[in-house]
Amino acid sequence: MTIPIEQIKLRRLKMQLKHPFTTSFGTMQNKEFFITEVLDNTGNQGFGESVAFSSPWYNEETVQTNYHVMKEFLIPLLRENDIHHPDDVLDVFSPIRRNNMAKSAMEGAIWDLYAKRRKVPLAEALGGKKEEIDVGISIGIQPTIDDLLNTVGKYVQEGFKRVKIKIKPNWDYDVLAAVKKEFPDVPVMADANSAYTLEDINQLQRLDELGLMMIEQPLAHDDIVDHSKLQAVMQTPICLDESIHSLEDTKKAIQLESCRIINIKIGRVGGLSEAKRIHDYCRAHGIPVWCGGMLEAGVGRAHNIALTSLSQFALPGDTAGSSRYWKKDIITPEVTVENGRITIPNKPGIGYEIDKDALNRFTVEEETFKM
Ligand code: OSB
Ligand code: MG
Repeated sequence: MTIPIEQIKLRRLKMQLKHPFTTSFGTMQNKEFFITEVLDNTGNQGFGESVAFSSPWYNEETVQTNYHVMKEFLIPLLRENDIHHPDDVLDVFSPIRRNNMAKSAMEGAIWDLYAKRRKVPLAEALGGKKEEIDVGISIGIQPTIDDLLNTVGKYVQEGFKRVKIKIKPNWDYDVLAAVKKEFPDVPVMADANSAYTLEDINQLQRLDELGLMMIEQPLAHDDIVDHSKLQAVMQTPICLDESIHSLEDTKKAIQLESCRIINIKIGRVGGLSEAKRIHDYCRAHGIPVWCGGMLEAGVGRAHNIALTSLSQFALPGDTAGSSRYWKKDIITPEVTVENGRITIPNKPGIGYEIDKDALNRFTVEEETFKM
């Protein structure tokens, strides 16, 4: 049966992060993004969220390219083609190269609508079996090591299952060693967001002394060859983030032994269907995966939680509770973490209601498309 999409709405939102977030690229304080809404003929609404940032530092997409691609290409494709199942969306979008975050924002709303029409939680629609998920926390670069230790201490107290420390050259070994010394029992990993090259191989190898769970994306954002050379001489497992855009990339990275772990971000790989394919392939090949984050608001966060219900998400992800990011989130109830765990909601679709007042308050522009 076709999913009768009658209308699509794009809302551009602007929200302020509670705490500035600093990576090897710079600091973010505000977040602009789209909430996508698809409506069927009986009043069901599905919601998606675009995760590109305002400037293209993480990947090539931006809020504005998401808008351009959704409006000029993806919405027309949805108008011209029937969707029977959310997995069809990937095929329908295949004439458009990349722009995965734009595709994912549309596809995610259709997955939510599909699950709501069937009256099942999104997690169940995806094949997830877990009732709760373990979560970690990603901590940005701090002004001083003392600031970092205080921040880590606060989150360890709250029960997060692992801490991820953002690193860059000259904010790496000493910083991580200080964290390991102060919190010897806490699983610690590092994320470089592509801040190193193979010329830094000695500094990177030295990190092996620290017994990190993994190091995420040390080398170039578009590389899988140099990562393979690095993994061959490092004991610490490498986890790829930026380099993986598809199941094809995943197959190549595993074949080349460029990593031993994969961070799956729904937006980066073009949607939940592709994320699930990557998950299934990794399960078949014994590669653990975890769900990365893009400082999402409630809708994107709910999608991450549903995806993480799949079995091969064996390692804690970056999806913390709403209050770690926002004074007020756009869903109700907000996502909460207890003892480092999030309970998967059992209501249909994403499983959280949209807080219409908050949604309207943060909306700066909206546009409706009749199908
Ligand atoms: O590399 O995983 C990353 C945030 C923005 C862009 C890239 C990354 C991150 C994070 C934080 O690490 C994830 C989150 O808490 O949502
Ligand atoms: Mg990362």
